[in-house]
Amino acid sequence: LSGWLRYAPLPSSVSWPYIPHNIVVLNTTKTSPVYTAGQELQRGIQSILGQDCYVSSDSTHESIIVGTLDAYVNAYGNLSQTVDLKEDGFWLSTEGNTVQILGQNERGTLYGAFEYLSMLAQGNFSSVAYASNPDAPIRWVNQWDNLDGSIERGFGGASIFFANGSIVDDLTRVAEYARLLASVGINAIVVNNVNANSTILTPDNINGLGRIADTMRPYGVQIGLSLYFASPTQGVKGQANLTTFDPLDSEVVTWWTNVTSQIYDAIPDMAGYLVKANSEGQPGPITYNRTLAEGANLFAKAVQPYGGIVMFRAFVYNQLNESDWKADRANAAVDFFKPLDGEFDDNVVVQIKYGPIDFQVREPASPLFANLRKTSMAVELQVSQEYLGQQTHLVYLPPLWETVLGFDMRVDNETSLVRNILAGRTFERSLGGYAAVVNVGTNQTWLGSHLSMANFYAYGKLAWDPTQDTTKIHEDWTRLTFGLDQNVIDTITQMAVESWPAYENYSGNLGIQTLTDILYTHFGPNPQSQDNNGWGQWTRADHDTIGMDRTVSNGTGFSGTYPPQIAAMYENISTTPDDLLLWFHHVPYTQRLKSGKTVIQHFYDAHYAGAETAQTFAARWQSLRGKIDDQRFDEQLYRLKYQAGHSIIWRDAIVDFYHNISGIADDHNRVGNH
Ligand code: GCW
Repeated sequence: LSGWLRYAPLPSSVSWPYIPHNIVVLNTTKTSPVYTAGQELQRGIQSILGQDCYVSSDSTHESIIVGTLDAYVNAYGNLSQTVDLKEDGFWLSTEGNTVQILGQNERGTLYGAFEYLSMLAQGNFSSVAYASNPDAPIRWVNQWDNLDGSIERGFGGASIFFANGSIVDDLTRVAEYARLLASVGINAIVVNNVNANSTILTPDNINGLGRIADTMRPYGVQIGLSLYFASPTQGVKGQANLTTFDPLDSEVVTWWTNVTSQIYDAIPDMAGYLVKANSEGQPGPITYNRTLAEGANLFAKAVQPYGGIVMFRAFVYNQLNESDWKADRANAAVDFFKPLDGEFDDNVVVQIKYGPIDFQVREPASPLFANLRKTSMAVELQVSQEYLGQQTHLVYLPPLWETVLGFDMRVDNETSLVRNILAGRTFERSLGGYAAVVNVGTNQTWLGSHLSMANFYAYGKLAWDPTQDTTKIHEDWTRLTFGLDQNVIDTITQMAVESWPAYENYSGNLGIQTLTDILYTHFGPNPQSQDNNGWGQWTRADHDTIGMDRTVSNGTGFSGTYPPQIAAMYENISTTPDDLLLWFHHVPYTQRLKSGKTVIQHFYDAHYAGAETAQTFAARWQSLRGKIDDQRFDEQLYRLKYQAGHSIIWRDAIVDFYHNISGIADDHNRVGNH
């Protein structure tokens, strides 16, 4: 239940220097994250080191001092050095016999306390003194929880927030979740599904949301809400019922203004709204021939007086006709949003999925990041492994995320990494950052699998500092989760590092996308489900050829939505990286890759190689028997054995499909012979 916050006692082999017994807390209001920080330090030090601490407001010479930097300066005068803190940042010093944990604000103080505890829990007693600041102001998670208690694309049980149409009474798990979020620097959470329901807005449910916010506030986690665009016409109990939801209608404006003021009465620090409109059957402004910006600004104006923001999703697309060679769902986001650049209010942030389609195992970075110069943006990642094995497969995602966050868009032919665009540096925006769909549930492991929690942990760490090494993040997580045994750390981390490439190999390579069943489950292989429907996740595989021609010269023109240098790279087969070849080009199965192999032989080889790697995981995990408690050992072993078998199903389903359709034999004579 505690995830990586186990605070396991250090083994007797570890020795440590003097740690002060006196924790000075510079704010004793119980709802303050500073107070929480003091409690957390007391609990953590007791559990990790077996040392009792006293929380007081008096400083002796040797103390752990916890508070905002301002409160510290008031009490003790200036620090000996100048400390540059940004919003939510902290200063941590363990030099000498005093520990200083000083936040730019209250929540930053709590982040500093968690950082210090993370060091102790990892047996790291080094003397440090540094300021740590988040790269971007928005570090949110999204839950796709429905009011009936189910979770869309959630694989860790039922909702911890909702059941039977309202907010659950017992919010113990909600507090525990807030603690995990705060420990990795997440500052807000949208608690309900983007496929939203208007009944979240009844007075009773608004009260319930107030209880959720009260529960999370001591951890510095603000809550946000997903809205159903047509709510004014839904007869929401306790609210007026209108005949229109036209965003420019004055009654509609008043309706949302009223509802927003009720919400802020219950939750004075509500972070803002998240809106999915005119997407996948959802209503939106386009229903009334208004623009998406007019729709977003309706909500932006409602929350603006309270300092709230609107996360407006760019995941807007229409069903398409595959017989049109130039039709392309990947073009939708730029088509819809680029013309609106500059028309969004300042407190709107466009939330953009990392790739142009939908959480696939490999996608190029969404070109929309390079196309909005006057609009704040956030990336949407997915911790919940929707297309990526649904937590029954080990897939450590940060290396995938890095291919997007570290991608250089070459805007105006200059360095313009996606992570700098998100932080607002490239186009000088004051808002921007990160959102991830997490979808924890009531399962004791939160996500349904112990090892999947590394994705959650790493998401927070990367949203704070996207330049961090993802292998090192995984080592830290493993140490916190499974202890200090180096063999355990190395074994699990090495498996994690190999896991995404393996999954890509057996589930869909060369940029063809995850060849899963896209019509219903998004789980298990179903390469034929990609085509012959309107969803636009096409492969265009026939007897001789495969891939989407997204060139400007002969295809959908998608490559031309990138800045010129990137557009030129993707336009030509010779400069397109192999791992995105079939994303950008329609080629014969016999096309040679840069590796020298043909496309079809690469398919065969990669699917065998990926499944082979996945089949090593269970045995490698088994080598750790006795070094991990039996319960977690057995639960994870069960999953890894499942993955071993399922990877073979993936392999065979896909290689057979392409063998049948192409009629080309495998050089190694495996396909058709298993
Ligand atoms: O990938 C699709 C999912 C839907 C999801 C949608 C979205 C919440 O299959 O379940 O709906 O994306 O992101 O809006």
